[in-house]
Order: sequence, then structure tokens, then C-alpha cells
Amino acid sequence: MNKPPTHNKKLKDWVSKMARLCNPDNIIWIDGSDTQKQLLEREAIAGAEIIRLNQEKLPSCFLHRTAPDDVARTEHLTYICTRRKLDAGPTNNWMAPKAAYQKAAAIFKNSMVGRTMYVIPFSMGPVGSSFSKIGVELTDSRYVVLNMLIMTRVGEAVLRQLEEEDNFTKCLHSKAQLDINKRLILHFPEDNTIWSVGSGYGGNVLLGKKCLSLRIASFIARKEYWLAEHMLIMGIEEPNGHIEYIVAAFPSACGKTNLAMLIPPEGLKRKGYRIWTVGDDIAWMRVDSDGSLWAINPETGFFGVAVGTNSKSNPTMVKVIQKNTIYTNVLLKPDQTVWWEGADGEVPTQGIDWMGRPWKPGIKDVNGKLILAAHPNSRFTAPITNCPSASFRLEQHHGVPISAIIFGGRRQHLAPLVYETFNWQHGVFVGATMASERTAAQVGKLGEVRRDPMAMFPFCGYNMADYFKHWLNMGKRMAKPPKIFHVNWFRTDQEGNFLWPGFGENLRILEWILDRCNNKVGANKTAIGFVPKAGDIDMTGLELNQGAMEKLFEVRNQDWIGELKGIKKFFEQFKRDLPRELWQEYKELLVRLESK
Ligand code: GTP
Ligand code: SPV
Ligand code: MN
Repeated sequence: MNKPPTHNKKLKDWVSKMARLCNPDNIIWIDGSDTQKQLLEREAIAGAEIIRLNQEKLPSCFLHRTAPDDVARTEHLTYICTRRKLDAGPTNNWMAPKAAYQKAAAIFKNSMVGRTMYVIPFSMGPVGSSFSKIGVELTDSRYVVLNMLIMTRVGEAVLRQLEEEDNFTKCLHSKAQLDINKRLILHFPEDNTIWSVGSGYGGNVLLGKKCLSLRIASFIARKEYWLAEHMLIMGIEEPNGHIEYIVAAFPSACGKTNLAMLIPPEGLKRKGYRIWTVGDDIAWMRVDSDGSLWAINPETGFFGVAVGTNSKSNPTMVKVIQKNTIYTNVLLKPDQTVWWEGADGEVPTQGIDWMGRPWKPGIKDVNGKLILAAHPNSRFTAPITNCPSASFRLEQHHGVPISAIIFGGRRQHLAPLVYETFNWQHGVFVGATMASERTAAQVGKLGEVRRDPMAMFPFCGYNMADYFKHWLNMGKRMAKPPKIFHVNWFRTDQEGNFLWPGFGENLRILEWILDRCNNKVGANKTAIGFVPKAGDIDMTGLELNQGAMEKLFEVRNQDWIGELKGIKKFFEQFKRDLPRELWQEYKELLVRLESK
């Protein structure tokens, strides 16, 4: 054991107590130094936890493979453990804290025998900023340590902060047996504690991410009057140097990472826009003394989807992941580089697949199903400082001022490409009724609509009815609340082809959004909100099929009346807790839809 680099008695006592439960052979405090990181890398390689990749082509890059049944967040094993069930609400799994601690302790007990327990003090947000929160994660996984070193701030400054900080999030993680039947992701917001056991996959085990920065943080944010959201943050700079920042909430795998680092399309190059990436997954937002909403990205890295990432879909990210990157569940090529479905370059003729088996293109399993080289949820972990468009304001304690909030989902038919809500309350209604359709790639009924309010359905750490109330209240605390918009990049034609090319072309829509924020353009009023007037979206250099624009902006009142049925059902589960303002918006929308 290295000496605890802290005098914080509460911290030292908690580490000892958890060590008595898990019984590791050794305890190592993580100090954020390069020497220690390199030692961990060597040990992880020796222990076959990671593979060093081709150091010429991919310097300081590694590959990790998870267990085949441990490849994504397990929402059915994720719980909010509040004393009262009502405080977790109808959309969360709930367990009473006492029962939850007991159940998990039985799995944690002696789980670290023969292993080392690593103590990772980390900060979400720049140390010392009024936005930031400190956490300490205990883990028996070197992979977790190496990922946390990329995703969070670890080191001297955090330890100094911890000297006087009693209020840190206590995060305990053990791989234990990696047994799906003994896997639990537990949140105790009333104790500022997270216990995760039996998994080795990203969102389940990098406890600073979804567990702390969304579930625990959303609970704290409500008490402290701020917002913890599943949102990207980006800046759009005009040639005169003026930068406007926006945040956008899309459900998992609906395009946050892509939008946050888009490359302006050829046709708009003459306008000289420059994009600044602040974050791709999480935004913490506060009302500042100027009455506006300011945001930071609490993370320092990307944990992005690998499959589909290439020089066309996301050229910026392709540059980011050439060094200091940990790849998870992708194909290993014979030259010790990596590949995934939808990667650049030729399909390799052979390799080792994400499960560690020899792979050739076209091979099938016993059921005749094509064997994939990479898992569809394969990921990369890379530092944001690798990003050519990384914002120069990442370390600023104030964050960035937000002009617009964008909600979005995958809707083949219903929602127009973009619309603006009438006001904050209507915007909250639009966020609260967000939905996304399953694609053919997902298990479940094709096209099935899943409600995902503010893209927070799996991540809200308390009763979502109270979360909606909190959003309504936040609007009243702002002198200049951002305008709220809704986008849908995924509308299709009869044959199921996307009507809108998306990706970099989305900047055309962001341009209209900013013009609306700055009162530069008019709009057409529809029952659901304001849509662009013909000609107000700059289409220079972009040729769409005839009639595509009309289809993209079509609002069919009958379809929306149908949609209201699903919304009503969703709202009803919150019973009397649902803010009456949302029912009011519901009724007013119905009246508008029926009156046309
Ligand atoms: P999480 O990391 O899971 O939270 O996901 P994310 O929201 O960051 O999603 P990501 O950017 O990784 O995109 C996921 C998928 O959406 C990829 O398959 C992309 O190709 C696709 N996608 C992203 N932007 C667009 C777009 O503008 N149009 C279309 N048609 N597809 C897009
Ligand atoms: C998501 O699922 O929204 C992710 C990946 O960003 S994970 O960190 O695993 O939650
Ligand atoms: Mn996400």
C-alpha cells in the first residue's frame, strides 16, 4: 500500500471500511502521475486486461475486450435507492437503501481477494470551479483506472481540494466475478454514494460519468438550483470572432458526439464558421449573476461509439482517436491496429474479433448469422485535448453562456427537421415529451416509440415529475432563458431513406436556430411551434430531392393528435405529481391541433 496522500479522516476511514468489506491484497492511491500510469499499463498488459496496439501507427493506444455479456449499460440492474419509493418515481427501478446495501455487500464481500484496490480521487469539472464536484472511486479494475485518467481530472489539485472537502461522492466498484446474475448498479443519492458490482463496462463502471454526473448530480442539482443534463455543448464562431454556444440533448446513439464536432459543409465554407467542441455527452448548467444560463462539461474525455465512425461521418473524431486512446470491443488487425464496421479503409481480410476469436469477413455463426468484427456498442476513450476543435474555454471556471437548448430524437415520420417552441414552459413540455424510435439494429419492435424526456429517462436520479417541475422553476430564475428548439435529423421518405443528409449539413439548421435567437429571421407558426420560412435555411451547395424540403417541414396535425395519446399515457403514470403546467401545455396543443 502506498501512503494515503490525504489527511482527510472521513476519506481514510471510508477507504478502510470498504477495504475491510472487499478484502484486497493491496491498496494503491492514484496520483495522476505519468510514472504511475505507465506502471499500471504494464501491469494491465501482463494481466491480459489490455493489449498494446501498434505504437508507430497508434501511439499510446490500447485495446480492451469486455465479457461478451457485459457490453452495454444494464438499465434493468440499475437502481435509485432512496428511503421513499416515491422519490425515485415511476420511471426508475427502486430498492430500499438498507436492502440494497445488504444485497450488494454480499457480492462485494471478499471480491478483491488476490487483487489490488485502487483509490481514484477525481474532480468532475475544473478543480475550484463553483460547478465542480469531487468523487473518489475505489475499484479493482486497472481498465477503470486508465479510463478514469482520461475521462476525469485526477491528481494533486484534487487531493488538495479533498483536504478540506467532506462532501465527495463515495464510489465503490468491483468487477467481482463479472457475473450478470450478480451485477448491480446502485445509487444512494441521500448518502452521496454509488455502488457498482459485477460489471466491467463503461457506463456501469466509470462512475464519474452517468452515475455521478447525471444520476447523483441531477439529484444534487435540484436542491442547489442547477441542471445536470445528457447534453453536448458546442460553440459556433462567426468570422467576426463572436461565438454562440448551444447545448443539445439527444438519446444515446442519436448523434451528440457527431454534432459536437461537426465540420462545416463546403457550401457554408464562405461564411467562415468555426466550431468549438466543449462536450459531447454531459452538461452542467447554472444561472450566473448576469441572469443567463452557463454550462460546463464536467468530463475531460470522450467515451464514444466506434462503429460507424469514419472520415465521412466524423472526420474530427478520426483524428482524435489516433493516440492516447483505449479501444473497447473492436477488431484487432494483424498489424496491431484496429477496425470496426463502418471504419475507414478496406475491410480487413482477417483479424481477431471483439470476443477474441479469429475473424474473416463474411463468417457466420451456427445460426447462419453474420459474425461482426466489432460489437455495435464498441467504444473508444480519448482525451478531449486530442480534439482539433476542443474549446479554449474547457478549463474556465465560468463555463460558456448558452443561447439555445435543442432537444431531438429519431422520428421517421412525425417531427419536422426543426421547430422552435413558443416559450420556456412550452419548451419544457417538448423536452418532457421527447421520444425516439427503435431502429432495426435494436432488439424490440421496429419503429416502436420510446419516451425519453430530455434524453434523461435512464439517467434521472429522482422522480421525473419533480425533474419537470425543476426545469419549469429554472426558467423563472433566468432573466434571459435560452430559446428551446426541437430537431429531427432522421425523417425518412416512403422507401425509408433519410430525407436530410445530416452530419456537417446540420450546421444549416444551427444557423437558423441562432438567427432566431438573435431575432434575425421570421418563421411560420404551426400548432407545434415555429418552423422556418421557405428560403430561410441556407441551402447553398446542397441539392435535395424534389419535395424533400416540404416533407422535412411538414406538420400533420392528425399524426400529432395520435402522438398525444402516447404522451397522455406517459404523463398519467406520474399521477398527481406531474406539474399542471405540462397538462396545460398538452391541452393547449390539442386545441391548436384540432382548430386547423
Ligand atoms: P452516446 O455516446 O451513446 O450518448 O451517443 P451519441 O448521442 O453521442 O451518438 P453518436 O454521435 O455516437 O451517433 C450515433 C449514431 O447516429 C451513429 O450511427 C451516427 O452515424 C448517427 N448519426 C449521427 N448524426 C447523424 C445525422 O445527422 N444523420 C443521420 N442520419 N445519422 C446520424
Ligand atoms: C450512453 O449510453 O449514453 C453513453 C455510453 O454515453 S455510457 O457511458 O456507457 O453510458
Ligand atoms: Mn451518452
